[in-house]
Amino acid sequence: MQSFQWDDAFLIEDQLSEDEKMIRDAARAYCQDKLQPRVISAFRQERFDREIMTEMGELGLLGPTVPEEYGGPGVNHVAYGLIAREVERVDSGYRSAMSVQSSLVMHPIHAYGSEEQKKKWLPKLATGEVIGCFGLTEPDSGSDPASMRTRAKKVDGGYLLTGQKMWITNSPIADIAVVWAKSEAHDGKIKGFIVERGATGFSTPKIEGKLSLRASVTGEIVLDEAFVPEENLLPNASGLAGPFGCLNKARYGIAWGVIGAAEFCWHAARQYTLDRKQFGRPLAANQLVQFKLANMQTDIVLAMQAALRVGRMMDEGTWAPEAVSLIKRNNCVKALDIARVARDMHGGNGIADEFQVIRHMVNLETVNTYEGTQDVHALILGRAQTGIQAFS
Ligand code: TGC
Ligand code: FAD
Repeated sequence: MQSFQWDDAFLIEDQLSEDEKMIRDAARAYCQDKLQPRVISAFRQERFDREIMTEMGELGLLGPTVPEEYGGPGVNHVAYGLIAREVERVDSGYRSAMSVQSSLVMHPIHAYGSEEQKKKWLPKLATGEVIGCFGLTEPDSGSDPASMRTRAKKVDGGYLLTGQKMWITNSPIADIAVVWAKSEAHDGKIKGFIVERGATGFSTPKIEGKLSLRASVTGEIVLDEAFVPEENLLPNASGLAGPFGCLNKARYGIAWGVIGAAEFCWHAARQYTLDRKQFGRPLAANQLVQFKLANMQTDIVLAMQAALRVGRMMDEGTWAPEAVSLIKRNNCVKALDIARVARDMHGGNGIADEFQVIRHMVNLETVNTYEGTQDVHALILGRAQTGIQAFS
């Protein structure tokens, strides 16, 4: 028996390899030294600093699982999860920028791209010299991407893409967009296209006025007969399994990331209620407060143990997409609840951005919605255990 570690009840630290801890520590140092000092003003001003991508690239935080031969660091899924946790401990928006580049742009090019596409794009995406975005969602097609309207028409030497993508992380600053469209030349099947900045008929207006994820830039992708050369078609993806294969990776990263945001809120609430006195004693001396702290501790350690387990399954090749749905849904719902309770425990100070819990709270509203809402993941899990599809 040994004494209880309140902030690591299951000794998760002991379940990590030395390499994983080293990567986690490097990510934590960068996030605390470089991201934390700029996040409050970035959120206030609804600003994303472009150089964050090159800073992350220098440290090997982009496309962590992409092999070294294509410029990635080639680390395992657990290390990727640990990086996401450190980035989101600062802000979900920064983790968004990182995970879109890694899971939704580098992964599809690596998994579905030609050798030429991999060699051309992956090393520059890994350094952050090139920024990418991922266009699946449309104004009338969110939870149901099969209903997308974007079309690709075959022409001499390539395709003309027409349609509109909505709520696209990084699109206003992206050099390339991985766009999913129904292709007439492929029996109407969904195909992936790399659309390059500068293509005729391609524009990416910024969405203004978000009250969540303000330190991440979000936009549309407007495609008005945008020309995509034949060599920019992803040859090895067909149907919805293409974009969903990317979502598996991104959802997994999110399940880890939200733990960082939740831990920040928990630790802040613990410290605040230890420091703040009302009725002549610390707030933390009240049973009601300790009850809330115990709930946070329990939900966080269970979420982290679950994320670690799925990470190990991914590294062993024994995972299933439904296991990813389970942790994406659970960890996001729990993190959002923890952030809301932590905000409340800070009283009036809890609404001030300098205390940071309300920023995490409003960010986690988005994280709970994107990459499949909690309802959608419940339906995926319901289908897996009943065999009945209840989406429509
Ligand atoms: P369904 O019939 O279930 O499947 C169609 C085809 O796809 C295959 N498939 C998968 N393949 C790999 N991984 C998965 N997780 C897969 N799920 C399904 C399936 O085998 C089938 O293949 P095939 O070969 O037989 O055609 O499709 P459905 O239309 O019934 O889907 C229903 C549903 C609700 C599960 C799905 O549409 C869904 O997940 N909706 C949520 C949409 C979503 O998550 N959008 C995310 C957009 S990207 C984003 O939000 C980025 S934010 C990033 C950030 O900033 O961090
Ligand atoms: P809807 O699908 O209209 O859902 C609305 C509500 O109805 C939800 O509560 C949902 O759970 C519920 N609902 C839907 N269907 C059912 C059902 N069958 N049964 C019960 N309830 C149901 N997309 C990209 O492609 N790329 C990106 O980079 C990207 N980044 C994003 C960044 C931000 C800041 C945001 C907010 C979104 C982003 N998205 C991105 C889009 C995101 O994936 C979608 O918002 C999400 O999939 C939900 O779709 P929707 O907004 O159309 O909501």
